[in-house]
Amino acid sequence: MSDNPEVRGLADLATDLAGTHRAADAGDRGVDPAVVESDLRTLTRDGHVILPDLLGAAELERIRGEALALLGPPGRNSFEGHRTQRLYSTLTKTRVTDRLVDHPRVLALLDRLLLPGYLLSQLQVINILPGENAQLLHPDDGFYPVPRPRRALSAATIWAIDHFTEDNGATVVVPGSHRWGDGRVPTDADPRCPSVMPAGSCVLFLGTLWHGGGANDSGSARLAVTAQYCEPWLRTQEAFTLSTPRDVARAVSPEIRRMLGYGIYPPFIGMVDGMHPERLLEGPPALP
Ligand SMILES: O=C(O)CCC(=O)C(=O)O
Repeated sequence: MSDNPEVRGLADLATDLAGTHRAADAGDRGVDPAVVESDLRTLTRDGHVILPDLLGAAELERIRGEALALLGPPGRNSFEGHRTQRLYSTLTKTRVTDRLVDHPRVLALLDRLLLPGYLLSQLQVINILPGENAQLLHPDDGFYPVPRPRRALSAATIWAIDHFTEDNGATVVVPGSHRWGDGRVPTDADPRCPSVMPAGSCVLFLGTLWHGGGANDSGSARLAVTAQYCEPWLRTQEAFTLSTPRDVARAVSPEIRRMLGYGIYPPFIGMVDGMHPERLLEGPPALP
């Protein structure tokens, strides 16, 4: 807790009481502010933005090799995709996607979109196999019962590990649909846009944007990694604090650790037994 614990009114609680584990101001994470501004302008206007060519060939090969080996059988329903393989809880199974989760270009945008202390809500590998149908269009934060139109409560990245093409399942977005109110759903009159981009790029979109995996009418699979992030006061889709062993929480970067729940949304949301959750990782492992 802070050096000055006097609380005279609710306004005093608005400051961070996280003491030694207080989050530092991240600036633009080393990214040129003009680039962040430009990404943000596109994102605000269209609801989505493509961040091109962020990963090199060697890294893509490493991700592809490890991810494909970890994937299992296809999905259990048409939303997961009967011809789509998904790997959940990816951080507990491999380190190769870490750099995607805390990529500076992504975090610089999230820092401007979401409140400090935002969380990782979902991390999946998604491999859309040939013959898969288009996924039902949906907004990712539609399951939070907060009326629209409104600010997005979450944002998602979908990283192209293979090239995303017109016909291999590139994520389809409905530009401008992030501004729609409750009750409006996409019709044939609404333009849809496949996120065509070279491998190593990612599309970042707001949680309010209608989108879905595309149909794969090509002869080869479309491999992707998706990381989703949400406001720090919301429940995450995957309960990472339950699913991530403590040795994994110690192994990831401080940013990812914070996004897994080892952080505080000021003044004390996310605390454990009255203390900052990072303290769980200090000292020798606790006895069972
Ligand atoms: O794989 C994609 O391109 C999109 C997947 C998606 O939106 C989802 O599964 O919720």
